Amino acid sequence: MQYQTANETININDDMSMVMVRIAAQPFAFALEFRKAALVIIDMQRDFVEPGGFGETLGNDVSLLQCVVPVARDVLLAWRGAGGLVVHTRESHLPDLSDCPPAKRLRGNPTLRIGDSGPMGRILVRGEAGNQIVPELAPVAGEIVIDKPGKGAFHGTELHRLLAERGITQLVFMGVTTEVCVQTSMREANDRGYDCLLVEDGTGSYFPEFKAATLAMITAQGGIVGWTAMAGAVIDAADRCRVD
Ligand code: C5J
Repeated sequence: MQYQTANETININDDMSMVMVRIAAQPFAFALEFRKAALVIIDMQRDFVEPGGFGETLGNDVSLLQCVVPVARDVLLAWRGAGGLVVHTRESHLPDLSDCPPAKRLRGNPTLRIGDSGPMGRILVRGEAGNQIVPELAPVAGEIVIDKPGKGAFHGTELHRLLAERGITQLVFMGVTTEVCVQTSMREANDRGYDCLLVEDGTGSYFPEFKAATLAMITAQGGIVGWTAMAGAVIDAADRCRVD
């Protein structure tokens, strides 16, 4: 069934769930096909977000990422509430670091390198306290958790296969950091044929100017990487797709 409101055409399934809703977005509206979409939350790990973690030991102001948590939680709860697929990622390595190339581990001159012991356990190593997703956004049963050795969520992971198996063609991204793991994952997804939308206030960077530049890069040239939208618009769309 299909009907027209003042602003949009809405398609309704036999079970009365909406299958396509319009999200106000940049550079133009995003047609969300909820049952073909997944929410992908990138690397909301304690080590990047909490004081005393890896991010802070690198000299970063983690409050710039902490303000993302309540916004991301609101989107997550709305998405979950509508029964949408959720994917969480963690940047993490095996304890023996066999999946961490020396070029990654040895780059720069940090006080703590990947695998070293920090205030929340070994840096970016699976199973360590700092590698866990912040409690506010913790995965629940049925949600996909991807441990990724790279910046991109598709590199060295099963993510593309898991999404393809479920018929997913659209990805709504949140998480940190905007210009590193979020943007890399979005570009990887773009090359694999997904329509991608980034939640503007659901992503954060230690460098606000890099976040602003990333949002601009994504939406430039008619959405060369995808769309961006505010959390409120995504929550509203998810709420309209809810079947109670
Ligand atoms: C970084 C990430 N910045 N999740 N990781 O090293 O963006």
